[in-house]
Amino acid sequence: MEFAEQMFKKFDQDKSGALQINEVYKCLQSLGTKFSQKDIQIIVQAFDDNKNGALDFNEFEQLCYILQSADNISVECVLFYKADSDKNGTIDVNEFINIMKSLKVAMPDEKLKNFAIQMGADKDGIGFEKFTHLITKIKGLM
Ligand SMILES: [Ca+2]
Ligand SMILES: [Ca+2]
Repeated sequence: MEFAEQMFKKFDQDKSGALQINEVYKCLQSLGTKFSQKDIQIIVQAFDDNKNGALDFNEFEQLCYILQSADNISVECVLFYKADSDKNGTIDVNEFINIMKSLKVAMPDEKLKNFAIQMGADKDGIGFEKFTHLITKIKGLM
């Protein structure tokens, strides 16, 4: 059985077919990560593509993949890899708008777009450092 599948089965304790925030929290703690409850809440929001408040297997698998491939595991880093959906190493305008919306950052699309453009998302894209710095700054608003 694949790693993600093993973890999913083990931590879906109520067998609901999805991992709730508390189940994701226990799972990531068992992997030795130091995420807080708040961090987990942010991560679940970002990966919860179908917006049912929990991670089903496909959503969880993406998260596992990132956790396994990232060398520096932080919320900022996990969010960067999730946001970069075309995997070209930078965040473009649409990727930026999508991740901010999934994090429920209360800002209209137009503002998010202008903000992304100010950060250069329409030119070279927003790089890892700029993005993680921004997330650190706005974490309190999530
Ligand atoms: Ca979900
Ligand atoms: Ca990208």
